[in-house]
Amino acid sequence: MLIQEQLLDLNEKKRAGHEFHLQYLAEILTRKGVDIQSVIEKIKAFQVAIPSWALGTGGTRFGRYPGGGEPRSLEEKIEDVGLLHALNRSSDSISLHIPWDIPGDAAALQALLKSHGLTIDSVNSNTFQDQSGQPLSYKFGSLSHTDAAVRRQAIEHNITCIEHGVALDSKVLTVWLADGSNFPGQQHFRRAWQRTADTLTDIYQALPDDWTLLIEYKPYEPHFYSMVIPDWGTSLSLCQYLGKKAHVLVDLGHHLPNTNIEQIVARLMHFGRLGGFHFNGSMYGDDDLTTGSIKPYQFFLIFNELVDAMSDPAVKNPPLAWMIDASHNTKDPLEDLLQSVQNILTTYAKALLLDRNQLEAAQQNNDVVTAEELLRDAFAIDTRALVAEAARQNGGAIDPIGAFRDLKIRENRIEKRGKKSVATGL
Ligand SMILES: [Mn+2]
Repeated sequence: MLIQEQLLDLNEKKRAGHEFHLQYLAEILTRKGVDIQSVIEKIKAFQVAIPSWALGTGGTRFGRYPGGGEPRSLEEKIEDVGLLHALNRSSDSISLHIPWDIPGDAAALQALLKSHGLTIDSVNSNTFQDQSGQPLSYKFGSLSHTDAAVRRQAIEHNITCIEHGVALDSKVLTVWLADGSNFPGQQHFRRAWQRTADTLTDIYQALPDDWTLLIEYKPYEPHFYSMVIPDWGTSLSLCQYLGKKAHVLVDLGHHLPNTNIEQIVARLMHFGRLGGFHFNGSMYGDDDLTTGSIKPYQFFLIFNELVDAMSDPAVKNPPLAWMIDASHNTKDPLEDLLQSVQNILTTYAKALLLDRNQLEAAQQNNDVVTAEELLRDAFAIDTRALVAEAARQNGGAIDPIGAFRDLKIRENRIEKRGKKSVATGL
């Protein structure tokens, strides 16, 4: 409540400038026949989950530079996501990584989540690291391992994740498999796929009926010769093998340079098999940069396909689980997350403003230039005032990052949690 009152004061200081921008944009859009409030309502409804592992400074294999005041427990992680949500009103859930976040008292956590207006998004299993006390190693794989005992251990871990999720009212298990090989001949490709399909079947059977299993893919890293699930085709083949509760998860950073991700998104939605989406920015691969920081036009083209499919009643794709999946070591993690959400919402708004009837006509007539110009027109609209207005109407900040700094949130966190606190994660 205290923050909400402080935000009212901060918003009042920014009100005149904000209203000028909003009015200007409203005039432009009204001329185009756009009902500005209906776009604002869609932005207000768009919620992106925050992963627990993005709240601390990420690292590389060379080092980690924590900035202080990092959350020391799951409760403090929930507190940080609650703060982000209070500022932007668009981050209403938290995604957990087991065993980095082992929920203790489920009822107490539920009450804490509720007090911040949050829910649990997905639970994410981790078979890419050996945990202390774990009897068998994942060095040579987990769900695809040649040894049935290792596979069984990985299945049990995923079932434990489901149990934690059930206690916290989650409905999604996300599996990202680090299995693969580094040298030719190391792994039998066909048998590795089959072992994975069989172990996933055991996990799938443990999934409650109203749950979704999301299967993520990644072309390389940690393995560099082959990954067991390197691409969307392999993910989709496993989902089809398992059944209707399994869907493909697209992570923006999990593609080779110049991959046409917008086409992948369109294909998967056409098949009704796109289940989730991980946002981040990428220069080379899985770089974990701020969403929209490197290739904003490509990001817009991806959102264009998402909005196109979501607004087409003929597309039978389930609602998507949106999540940021990024954690790097340069910025304050909370400021970075605010920037990412901001870029997601402004880009979503641009895609909403595209005139799809005109685009369809141009495509139908093979008018390449008009089709492209329609995309470029929508991309060029500065939608920041719409996003600010959506946050304001929802009780958030007109300028979330400015508010984060004005309220000295990092300084307060360091004072409370200490300079050397380190969050669990990578
Ligand atoms: Mn991911």
